[in-house]
Amino acid sequence: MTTPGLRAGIIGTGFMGSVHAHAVRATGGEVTAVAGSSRASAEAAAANLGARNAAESPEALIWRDDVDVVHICTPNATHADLARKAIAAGKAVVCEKPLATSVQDARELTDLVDGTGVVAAVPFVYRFYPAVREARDRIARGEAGRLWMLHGSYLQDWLADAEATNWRVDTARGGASRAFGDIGVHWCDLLEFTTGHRLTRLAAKTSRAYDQRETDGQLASVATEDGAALLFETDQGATGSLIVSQVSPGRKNRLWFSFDGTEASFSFNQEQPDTLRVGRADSTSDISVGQHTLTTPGGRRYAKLPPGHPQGYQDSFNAFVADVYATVDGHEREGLPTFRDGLRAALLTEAVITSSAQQSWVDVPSVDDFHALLKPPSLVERHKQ
Ligand code: SOE
Repeated sequence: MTTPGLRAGIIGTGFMGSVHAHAVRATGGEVTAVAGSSRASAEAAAANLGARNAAESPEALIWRDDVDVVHICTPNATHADLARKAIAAGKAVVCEKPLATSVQDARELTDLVDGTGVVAAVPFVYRFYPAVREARDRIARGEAGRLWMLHGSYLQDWLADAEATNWRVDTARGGASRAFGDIGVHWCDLLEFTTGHRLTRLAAKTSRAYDQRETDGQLASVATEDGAALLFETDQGATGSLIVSQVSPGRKNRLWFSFDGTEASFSFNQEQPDTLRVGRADSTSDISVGQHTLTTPGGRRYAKLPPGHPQGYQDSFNAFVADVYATVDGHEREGLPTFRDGLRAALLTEAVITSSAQQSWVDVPSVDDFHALLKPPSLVERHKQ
C-alpha cells in the first residue's frame, strides 16, 4: 500500500541519502528538498536524489512547509542535534542508526518523542525481509520449541584494506564504537525482534585489524574497533554469541543468524535473502521466499514477488519507509523500529564498550528499566525514604 502525498526532506547526500530517496518514491512520496554540508553540495545532490529543491542548510530544510518527514542521513555525531530540531519543528523523523552516539542523547530524544507524539523511526531494516517475518511468526507460535542457543555474525569487508577509511573510523564523527555501533546493533535488533528474547548481560571483546589508517592523507591512529566478539545471555535463559567485523575479506554484507530451539532452528543469510532454513533433527528445509510459499501473516505481508525473485536490501528499505509513512498517515504498523529501538541500540553499544574496556560481564538494562532508573523519585517515594 502506498501513501501518496507525504513529502520528504533528506539531510545527507551520500549512499544512505540515495537509498532513502528511492524508498520515499517507492511508497508514493516525494523528495521535496535535500540538504548537505553546503548549499553547493545540496545542489549537486539534488539531481542524484531526485529532489525538487536544494535547501540552504539542514535547519532550513527542517522548517520548510513542503517537508512532512525529515530523513537524517548524515555522519553519526550530527544525528541527535538534527533529530532534536526536527522534533521541535513537529516533523516526523527517520534518523539513520545510530540514533545518537551517547545513551544520554538517545534517551533525551525518546523522551522528546514521547512528549510530542511525532512518528520517529530508525531504519533497522533487516526486520523487513519476508524470511525474517516468517521466522518471527513461526517462533512466536512455538515451532522452534524452547530457544536456547542464539548465534550468528555480521561480516563486511569494505574496510579490509589498510588504506580504506571513512568518517565512521573517526571517533569525533562516528562515535566511540564503529563496527558494533554500525552493524552489530542491526544483528542484536534482529535477534530481539525475531525471537522476543532480550539480551540481559554480555561479555565483549573489541579489536582492530589496523591500529592506524590513512585519514586526509595522514596516517592516524584509530580508536574505533574493526570487529567485536560477544557472548551474551537473554531474559528467557538462552545463551548466544555474535561476531562482528568490517575487515572480513570476501564478506560484503553478510548478516547471518541461527536461532536454535529444542524443536527447530531458524537460519537466515542476508546475502541469500530469498531462503529461510528451518532445521529439524529429522528433516531440514530451505523455504523459498514468495507470496505462496510462506505460511504466516508476517511473511506473506512483506513477500511481494513469487519464489525465485529475491527481494533485497532496497526492497526492505522500501517496506520500512512504507510502514513509517503509513504510520504518519494514521495507519499504525506493528514492528516499526522507533527511537526506543535506537535507545536500545545505544544501551547495547555502551555495554559492549564497557565490557571490553573492563574485561568483564556487563548487565544490559531494558529500555523500561533504564527509564525507571533515571526517573526522579516521586514526592511520595521521596517521602517514604
Ligand atoms: C555500512 O556499514 C552499512 O551501510 C551500514 O551503515 C548499514 O546500516 C548496513 O545496512 C550496511 O552497511
